[in-house]
Amino acid sequence: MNTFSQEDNLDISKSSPTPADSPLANNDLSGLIQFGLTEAANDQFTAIILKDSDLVPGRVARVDGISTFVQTASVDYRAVSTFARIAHKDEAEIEPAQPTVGDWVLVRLGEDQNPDEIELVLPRISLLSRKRVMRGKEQGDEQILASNINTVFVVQAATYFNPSRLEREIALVWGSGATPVVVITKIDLLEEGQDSTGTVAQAKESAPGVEVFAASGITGDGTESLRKYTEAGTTVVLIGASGVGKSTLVNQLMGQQAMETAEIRESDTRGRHTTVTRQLLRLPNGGVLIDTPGIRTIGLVSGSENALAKTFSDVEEYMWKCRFSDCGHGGEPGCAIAEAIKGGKLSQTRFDSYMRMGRELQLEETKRDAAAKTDNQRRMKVVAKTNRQRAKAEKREKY
Ligand SMILES: Nc1nc2c(ncn2[C@@H]2O[C@H](COP(=O)(O)OP(=O)(O)OP(=O)(O)O)[C@@H](O)[C@H]2O)c(=O)[nH]1
Ligand SMILES: [Mg+2]
Ligand SMILES: [Zn+2]
Repeated sequence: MNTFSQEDNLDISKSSPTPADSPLANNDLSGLIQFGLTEAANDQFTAIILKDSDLVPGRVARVDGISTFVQTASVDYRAVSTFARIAHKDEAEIEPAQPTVGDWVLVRLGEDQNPDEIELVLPRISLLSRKRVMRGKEQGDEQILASNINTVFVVQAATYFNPSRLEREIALVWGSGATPVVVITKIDLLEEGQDSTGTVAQAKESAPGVEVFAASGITGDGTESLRKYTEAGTTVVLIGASGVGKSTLVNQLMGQQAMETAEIRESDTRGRHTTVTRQLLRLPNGGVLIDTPGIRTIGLVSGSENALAKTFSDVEEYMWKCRFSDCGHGGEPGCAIAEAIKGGKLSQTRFDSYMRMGRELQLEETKRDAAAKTDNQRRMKVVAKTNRQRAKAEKREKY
């Protein structure tokens, strides 16, 4: 257990002092303001602690293999989470939870040699996850990246901007419940006569309705405009490929070397996967940043149809205008998509991305249905077996 000091410059004067005999006295919630405590989380914590004052509220700051690091008002716990479940209002509702970075949790301290345990996880207001893909081979499962985030900084470098990757990243964020913001980094590396205007315009085209900023994590240029997303009580997570400058930007916003950074490979401009665990960091003003390791491939999880529609709102807008409601956009008369492409209002590449990602999601759905079917078959087998055993036992009892 290592204690860390409270920030001096926090405005916690608004919360009234807790009487010493209140169950809340041991669980000073105002101390969690430095970790981005929201009013909703505050209220849910209060309700739970009033019933069970042994539970200690905190926020998950890092997860590594078996341990989950929870930061509370005064102490940093390394906890296990074998039996963690979501704290539903209806206590009869049991939903197991795998705590992730950003989660608001309640820890029960272990007595004697027993480990501290995360018992409850507050319902998440947003959850960023992706389908895990390793070297082109599907892992089949989902990787949860972070929870309870307001904004996601989708980071790309001006020196190797990749619009089709951006589309995927934006779709991933829209699926999480958080708001994407594009940050084009390394603008200081642009050659003389070149500026970020073109890339910003291109990013806006790939991400309609999303704010786009250009910045340098090294010089700090453009980073001040990002501060409106990092106010007290808000959480921002940074995602992007390795080497685009996420940690450098984090350090710039933190005003200190909070994260390690490393040179990219010159041969192919790829990063070296310097950041290896997701890490929650406190900004001096009460906002929270979560730095993440670079992701190589962005796989969309099943159920992302709405996210896709939001990402390609421009494409979908034309689609409503096709003459036939079941238009396949393959040369039918009165196809608004074909017209828009011909008229230069919509790019062919963007339409192709939309179709490709749509097909991918459809495949995910089919796979999910198949998995559900297998699950169900397995379940039915168990039910049948139990019934047979029960019938046998009843028979035995009779004689
Ligand atoms: N000139 C310049 N270099 C930058 C900028 N941002 C990052 N870099 C450099 O790019 C390299 C990679 O930066 P990191 O911040 O480690 O990248 P990352 O996105 O955190 O990478 P991973 O942790 O591997 O995912 C380092 O050498 C940084 O100094 C920038 O705005 N300008
Ligand atoms: Mg990094
Ligand atoms: Zn059409």
